[in-house]
Amino acid sequence: MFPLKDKWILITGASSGFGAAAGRAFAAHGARLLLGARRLERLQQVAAEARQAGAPEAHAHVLDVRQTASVEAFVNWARSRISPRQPADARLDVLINNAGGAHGLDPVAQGKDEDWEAMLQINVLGILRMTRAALPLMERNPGSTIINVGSLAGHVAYEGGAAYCAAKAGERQITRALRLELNGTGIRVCSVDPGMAETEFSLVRFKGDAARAQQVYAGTQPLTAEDIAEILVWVASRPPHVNIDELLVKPTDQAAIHKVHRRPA
Ligand code: NDP
Ligand code: 8X3
Repeated sequence: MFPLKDKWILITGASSGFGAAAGRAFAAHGARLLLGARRLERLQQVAAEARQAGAPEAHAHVLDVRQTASVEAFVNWARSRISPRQPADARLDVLINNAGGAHGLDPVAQGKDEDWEAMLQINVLGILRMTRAALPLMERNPGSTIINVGSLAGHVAYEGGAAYCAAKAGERQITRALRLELNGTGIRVCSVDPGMAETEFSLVRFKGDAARAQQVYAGTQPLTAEDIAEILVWVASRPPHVNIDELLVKPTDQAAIHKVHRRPA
């Protein structure tokens, strides 16, 4: 067991869904939190909930993983929170690269540049930027853990998912390359790859169309954000010599990407 009490956990995309639930779940183990996303008010709410749930410290700061300058400013802020007197000596215990999502479900023939660019920026380049910036805080901290949130979509393709599936396949390969690069440092590198989970994911994918988003989950029992948060806590709390390489988790109703059991209304 790797005790999480007082450990520093940095979570990207912590303003909703898995990231917000992870903030609360790590807090319940007494961990200290650094929460990032674009919506500051939502982050501050999650930080308040985390303190209530038992986090000795929970801090929020704006982060846009599409921008290198924003990522670097965020990590500098994180350093000053972890080690206010000696920011250069700050040590991070867990980095959760969770910020991400899908934009649109158009087939390639109708695909939009802005959707493709957003998905690759956030899900792929965002992880690279965040990891590059945070690694100096982990390099002399064996047992520390990087968890990248991937997807079932990184394992299999589906119609309308070309760019998202490519982005999440990219996340898997980044995770694998990093594990090779960091071998010998004691830093763990993991990918947690969920299937269908009900969060704001579909609302974002369908650009605010709530009725279309709800259809995704109609008649079936998807995963919840809390299900994934519990898994993130479990992965991070394995003993330091144990690395969970890749963890694929789907709802029982989802046997495969195209085979979802739905009950009649
Ligand atoms: P949500 O939409 O609820 O959460 C996405 C989070 O990412 C939000 O906090 C959002 O915050 C943040 N985010 C988006 N863009 C940026 C950005 N440019 N910079 C910083 N933060 C950003 O969805 P989920 O919780 O479901 O998604 C979390 C992760 O899980 C994503 O990587 C997603 O691809 C993945 N996933 C989701 C599945 C699902 O079915 N729900 C299944 C498999 C994987 P804000 O808008 O405030 O910036
Ligand atoms: C989200 C899961 O199957 O909708 O990553 O692409 S899926």
